[in-house]
Amino acid sequence: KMDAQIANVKFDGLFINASGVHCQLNNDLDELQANTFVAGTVTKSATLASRPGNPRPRYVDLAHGSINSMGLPNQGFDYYLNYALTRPSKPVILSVAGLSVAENLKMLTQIQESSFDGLTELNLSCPNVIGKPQLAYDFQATEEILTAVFSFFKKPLGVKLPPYFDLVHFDQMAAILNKFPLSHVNSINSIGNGLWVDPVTESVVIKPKNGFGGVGGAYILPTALANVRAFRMRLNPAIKLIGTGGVTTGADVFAHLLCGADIIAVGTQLQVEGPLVFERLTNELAAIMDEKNYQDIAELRGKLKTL
Ligand code: ORO
Repeated sequence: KMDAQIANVKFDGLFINASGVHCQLNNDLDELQANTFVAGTVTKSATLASRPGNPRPRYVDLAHGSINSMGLPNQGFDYYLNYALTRPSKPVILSVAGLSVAENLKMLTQIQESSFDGLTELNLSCPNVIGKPQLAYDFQATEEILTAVFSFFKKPLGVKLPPYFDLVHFDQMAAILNKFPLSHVNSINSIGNGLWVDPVTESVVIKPKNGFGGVGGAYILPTALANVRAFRMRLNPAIKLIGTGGVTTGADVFAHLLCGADIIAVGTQLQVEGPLVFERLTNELAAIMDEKNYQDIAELRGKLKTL
């Protein structure tokens, strides 16, 4: 049995896309919605106005993952709100990434005033908009925006976080998040501002920001697992966790679940393999569970052992 619940939203299955991959256009979202092995879909992080994003090349597959500096190309907030209101049969997580606090509050006000009753996710961790730092690395700014948001926003709301690398930061961020009635935390966004070098051309591989971009895929699995585990150990039990980062096999999914992930998002590997990835991961996870005699992921979720 593989299912989960975040706030009032039930997921019949375990897998969603990671925001940014296969989710910018209605057709892409519809294709995921129609996939038996997909439990829900996240929309591309929206800004109020549509954006073309950064100049290309801006996404490159690497030996063990990817590097991207998309720069939030998206169809604009109304497009995704409309999608969420009219199209889907499975849960939709509406991701918003305003270019300012005011823009975030504006989009969240529209969601509050709409009939949307799903999950909203505030992306506080986009690494790729030039001149815009990743907000969730500023702890005070994070507390301020959540205070402003929860003064009026009464629907289920989660946050997409960047990776943290210091135990003190996990303590500090969890203490802030625990002050708010968050539906979930989604960890992690890409590891921001990595750099890839092609020795043949002696060059960077993406154009924006002189080659600096968010790293995804297998490279980031240990960091993703650490963030899921660290937050599961610190957050109120009512705050659920979406485990994102570095999943390429059923064993990686199993590891995320042991660390405490409620559902699992797949980004780079979805880009590599296409939507068939979800059937493969489901089968690989089912084989591991069979071999270990687990009937239900609830039996293993968060049950990571220490030595
Ligand atoms: N890329 C990421 O890796 N994460 C985000 O949140 C957004 C982008 C992008 O649009 O560049």
